[in-house]
Formats: sequence, structure tokens, C-alpha cells
Amino acid sequence: MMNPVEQKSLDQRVTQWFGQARNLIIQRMAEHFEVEHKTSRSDLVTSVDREVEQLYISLIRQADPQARILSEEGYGDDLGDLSGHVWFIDPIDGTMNFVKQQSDFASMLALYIDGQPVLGWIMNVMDDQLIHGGPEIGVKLNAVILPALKNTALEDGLVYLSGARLLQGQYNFPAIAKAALSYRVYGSAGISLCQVFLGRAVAYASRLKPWDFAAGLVLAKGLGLKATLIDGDPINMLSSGTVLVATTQAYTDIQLLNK
Ligand code: 2AM
Ligand code: CA
Ligand code: CA
Ligand code: CA
Repeated sequence: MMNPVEQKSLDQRVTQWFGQARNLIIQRMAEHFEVEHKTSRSDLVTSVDREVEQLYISLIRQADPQARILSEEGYGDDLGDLSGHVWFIDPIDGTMNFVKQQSDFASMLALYIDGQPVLGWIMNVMDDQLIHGGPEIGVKLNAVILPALKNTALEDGLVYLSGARLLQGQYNFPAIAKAALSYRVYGSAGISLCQVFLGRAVAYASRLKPWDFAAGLVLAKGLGLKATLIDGDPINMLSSGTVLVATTQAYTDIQLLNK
């Protein structure tokens, strides 16, 4: 395991990696970069996603040589279990926003030890905001500890949802959107989760892969938020799932709607 003093020192070191990643992304944005389609027209990857993933992998391999890495763009390891140190990498989260808007995209890392959430980092790249920390060392926005979140109900707050699920009417998303004060579709899991962590939204729900939710779950635990699959089942860190992160009250409100 890793004690809180060791966790704080690793958090500081990794925070510097995010400075390097941010500089690289901003430099590449001013140049030409390649855009390719993966599984569909709206599923993009760029040469910047690949380069940032490789940067994180080389930094992790130096800092934590025994660790295994689960990363989106294929430069990591094949994992069959979660024993030991496991790092999750989403180099650019919201690649469509990155390509089309040059804003509202994130970069995310997480460290789990023997399947337990230890440290997470989500950077809003263009706003230069890094939310980082974990259950044992607390959660900061840049250098400032985040205040305790209010336990706001669904009807009194914004809910962030995945657009595809909402349009398809899946998992009761339309009922959740109607029950909330209002709803938003942002196109980045990381940016949406940060809205919940900053107290601007009461819940986020979307069908996601492990690198999309790994950092968010660490930070949600550190902030006392609820996080499960939308039907209430526990999240499996090695498979996709429709994940719900919410204040305790909004979580209860959404579970009642699902009954
Ligand atoms: P990504 O940009 O890292 O792929 C909205 O698209 C959100 O869902 C983003 O956080 C995006 O992460 C994620 N996502 C997961 N699977 C996706 C897919 N097949 N196509 C587009 N976005 C996906
Ligand atoms: Ca992607
Ligand atoms: Ca992602
Ligand atoms: Ca990504």
C-alpha cells in the first residue's frame, strides 16, 4: 500500500506531468494534427491523443516500473485483473470537443492499488484547472482544497447526461432530465464530472469505459459523492457500464425514478 505522505508526494509529482501534457497539447493545437475515425463518425482519435498517452506511459514507467497501465489508445497493457498498481489513462477526454471547439476537453489519470481507488487527476486543459487527490489525502482544485459539497436534490440542480443515451431514451435518461432543474450535454465525461465536483451540477450519468470514469470515481469518493452503475450495482473497473455519480440526495432521487 501507499501511506498518505507517499500519496501526497506522488500527487505533486504527477501534477507536474499535467503541466507537461498541457504544454504539449497547446503546442500541437497551433500546428497540424491528424484526425481519424475509430468505430463511428463521431468516435475520433487524433495524433495528439496518441502522443499524450505515450508521454504519460513513459512518465509512469519511470516513476512506477512495476505498475500496469490501462489506456484508451492502445499503448498500455492487457489487464485481466486489478492486482497491484494499476494506472488508467484517458489522454484527451472529449476528443470531439478538442477537434471542433478547442475547448471543454480534459486529460485524466488515476491510480488504483489492488482495485482500490487511491489517486485521481482530471485537468480541464483550456481552463488550466486540475482537480486531483483522493479519499485519503482530500481533493484539491489546483492548490486549494475543495469545500464540502452541499447535498442538493435533483429538482434543485443541473444533471449532466450523455447525449446519445438521452436521444435514444435509454436508462430512463429522459425522465432524469425532466425531473432535474435542467440538464446539460457536454461531450466530455471529465469536464462533466468536474461540474459535479465543483458543486455546479448534482449528477452525471453516461455509458463509459474504465478510462472515462477511473479518475472521477477516485475524486467522487474523496468528496463523499455516490458512484455506482445507474441500476445501483457496483462498478467493475475492467468493463464498460452506465455510471452515475451524484450527491446522496440526487442519487436517491434518480434511483426512485428508476423503480
Ligand atoms: P473520449 O473523447 O475520450 O472518447 C462524450 O463523447 C464522452 O463519452 C467523452 O467523454 C468520450 O470520451 C466518451 N466516449 C466513450 N465512448 C465513446 C464513443 N464510442 N464515441 C464517442 N465518445 C465516447
Ligand atoms: Ca475516444
Ligand atoms: Ca474518454
Ligand atoms: Ca480519450
